Amino acid sequence: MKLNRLLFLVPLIFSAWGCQKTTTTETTATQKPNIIFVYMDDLGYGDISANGATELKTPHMDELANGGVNFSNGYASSATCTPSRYAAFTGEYPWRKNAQILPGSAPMLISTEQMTLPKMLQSAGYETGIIGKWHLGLGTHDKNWNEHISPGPNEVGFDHSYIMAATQDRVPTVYIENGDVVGLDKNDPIEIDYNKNFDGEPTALTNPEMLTMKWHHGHNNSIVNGIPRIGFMKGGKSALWSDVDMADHFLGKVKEFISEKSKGDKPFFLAYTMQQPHVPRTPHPRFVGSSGMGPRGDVIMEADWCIGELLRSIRKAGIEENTLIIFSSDNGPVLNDGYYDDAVELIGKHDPKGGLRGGKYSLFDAGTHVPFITYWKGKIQPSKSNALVCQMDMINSLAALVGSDIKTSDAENVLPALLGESKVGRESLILEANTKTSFRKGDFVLIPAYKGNKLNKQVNIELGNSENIQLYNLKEDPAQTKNIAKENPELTQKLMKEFTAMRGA
Ligand code: NG6
Ligand code: CA
Repeated sequence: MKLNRLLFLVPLIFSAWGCQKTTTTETTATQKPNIIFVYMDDLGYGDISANGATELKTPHMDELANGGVNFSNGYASSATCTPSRYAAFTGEYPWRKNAQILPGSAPMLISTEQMTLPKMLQSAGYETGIIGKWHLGLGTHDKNWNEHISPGPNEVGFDHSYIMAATQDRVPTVYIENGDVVGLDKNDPIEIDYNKNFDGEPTALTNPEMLTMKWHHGHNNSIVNGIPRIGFMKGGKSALWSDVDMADHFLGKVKEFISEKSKGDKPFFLAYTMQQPHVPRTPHPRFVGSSGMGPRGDVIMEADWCIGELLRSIRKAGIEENTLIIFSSDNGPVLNDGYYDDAVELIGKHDPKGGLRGGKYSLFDAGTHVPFITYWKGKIQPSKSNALVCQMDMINSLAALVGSDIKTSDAENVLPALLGESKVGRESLILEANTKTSFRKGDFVLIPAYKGNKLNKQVNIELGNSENIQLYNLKEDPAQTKNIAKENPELTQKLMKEFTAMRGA
């Protein structure tokens, strides 16, 4: 019997045995592997060289892709961050909850009653942590940032959390560790408002001379480190993060986590939720100019280096052969997402979409079709897979891996595909952009007729809205150039019926 088959079965028998101390080949089969979910922010399918990028080199992401299973049909649930993260961590379609991009002041979106991926892993004996971007809301509506903030990641299954509340472009621009703002001076309390400014506080509109980065659309509220943000913030000076050091800062926490937890007797789950290449793109000075594509390319270089460091630390800890890494991105790519940072001007021949249509915010494929890689040295054989898989499936699939019988109804168990043992994934998947949904089934994708702008002019991305139903065969036409709905009325009707039944459920 193959080792990975054993891994699949043995935890079911010895599910109470969470010990990972043994190292011989014979006993490896009873171990529960460490699991690291590396979640990029706005990285496009075509942004990594393993997926065809020639102008950008991503050697460490490629190392994962070429040493593991590289999925050509891997999906985020949504074309923006909050809903995708909601699905990835809860195994529930985000449109059931109307999850949309949250302001930094939003209350916690995930109910503490809900099953989550980290809770499932906790119940299977895992120590769990999240380091990086959160963007799923924190605390209550009227929370006080100067006191302990709850509920947060720690109340929905993470034993440890070291996060930014929302995005790099939203206030509060501080790190939060296990519910407390890091480095806060209680004599300089933080105040946050997403509707109105605090008297006398500079904004991008009142004090443009203070800016080191210019806003293009939105992003003209409070100024922190010369960068104008979304939302108003006052106080908390000693706690403000340094944008150019953010990648190193999170990586440092990741290294500490790995070195500490790899010595313990429990397996660990770590969500390393990186901020790149979301705006504002602020590469550390040692990466400035490294891509020749301006800050967007430079932060991808920086992120790639971080992944190299991540690999180095799991090797140093001696756990590479007992660690499953899942690498993906929360939504598709965007160039100008609200700041003048030369992303458009310096893109050259690079295509972050990798030949797909649309991008972040879009119902077209590039909105949700993202890099998706599983890597597990010695267990997963390097291969390419066209199995349809979604981040939302992690909960049911990893439950099968660790011997838990927890399941959520929207997620599917695609573990054999994730381990490269099968090319069969899901049959179908509902995808979402700005509350509008489309339906992927086999090679086809159906986009119902939707009112709304065809183009988001500010970011220059086609949104997928049309007065006509659209049907594409993604295998034959990955760029979605030919709407074949009219010439396939029966198929269109059949898919629409199935989609409506699922969507309405
Ligand atoms: C949009 C922001 C964009 C980005 C996005 C969230 C404006 C005009 N645009 O509202 O810059 O922050 O929200 O991105 O404010 S996500 O990847 O977290 O979903
Ligand atoms: Ca994102």
